[in-house]
Amino acid sequence: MALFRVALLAFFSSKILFSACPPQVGNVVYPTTPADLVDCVNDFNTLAAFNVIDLGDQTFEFFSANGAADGTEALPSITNATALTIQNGRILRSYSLTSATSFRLIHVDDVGSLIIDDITIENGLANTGGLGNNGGAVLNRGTFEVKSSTISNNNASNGAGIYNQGTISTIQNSTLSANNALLDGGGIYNINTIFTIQNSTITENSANGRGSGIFNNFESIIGSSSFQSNIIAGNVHQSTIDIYNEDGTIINDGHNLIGTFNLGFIPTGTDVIIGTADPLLGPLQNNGGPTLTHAVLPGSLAIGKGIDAIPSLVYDQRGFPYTRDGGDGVVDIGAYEHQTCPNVFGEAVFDCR
Ligand SMILES: [Ca+2]
Repeated sequence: MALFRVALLAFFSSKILFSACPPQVGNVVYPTTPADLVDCVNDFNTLAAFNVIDLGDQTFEFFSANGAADGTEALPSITNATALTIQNGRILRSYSLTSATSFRLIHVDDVGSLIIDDITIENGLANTGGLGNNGGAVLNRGTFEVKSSTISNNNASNGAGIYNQGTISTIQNSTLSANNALLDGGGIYNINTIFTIQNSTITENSANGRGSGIFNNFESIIGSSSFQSNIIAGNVHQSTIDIYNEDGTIINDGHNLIGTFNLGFIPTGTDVIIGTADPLLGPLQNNGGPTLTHAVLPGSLAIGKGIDAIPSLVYDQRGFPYTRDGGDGVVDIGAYEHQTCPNVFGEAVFDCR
């Protein structure tokens, strides 16, 4: 028994002394493998000596869960109150796995705070029962922010993309696509507060129940700061409802392109309502930049109908050099901005998709 205790102590000591999370550079760590990334999250939760995890534009493919909060997840639950940013990379549950090996990618604890920036989250599966059925990509109980990121191909009973029961400060310049809910909320299931959704594209998600794009539950609020310039259309549903509000509140600031909705969403004069018509978006693909996006195709009613005065948005989801007005002085609705093609001596000066 004593020997066992010594061995156990040695094991934990070695974990502390020889974590695989690389030494921080300033306030940033740069893990290079999924195991390193898990260790970095554990280190952050313990000490918060750094507050940025940079994935170096690499893919982190997970074959098993490393967290078990409200179900199972690829990363340990974010449990430190210091705001953590995870940026520049792709986190996915391996496409080689069957539904027998299920886990979401990210869980934010009720005291945790996470920002994702230039991140792709793919193929999460929440099906372990109870709350483990909710939040295919992300289950947020704390504070969460989404910038210039794509959440796609995730599956759950509710909230296949994001299940929010905490606070989401902002979803901006981001794409939620092809997330599939067995019940409600294909893209987003909200049971608490989302302050801002801005210049984001929520399309091709599905729900067998209510809200293929967004389901806003009883007494929940979306848009208390801003809800504007979003494409929420082209989602798939038995009765094609892109936004379903269940006695909650959606404060609409306009300039949105919306497919179908129920009584809880009130359009303004600047919204473009297309019903079940095709929003004319390209497929989710590499259009330049670090994340996949849906381009607006010629003739899309999203073009030039966004709100122009968002000073914080210099570029579209793809980042430099894809400017937020695309060179024509008017902003498109959604995460992607059509770029006009300035020509110098007949040659395009950059890749101007
Ligand atoms: Ca434009």
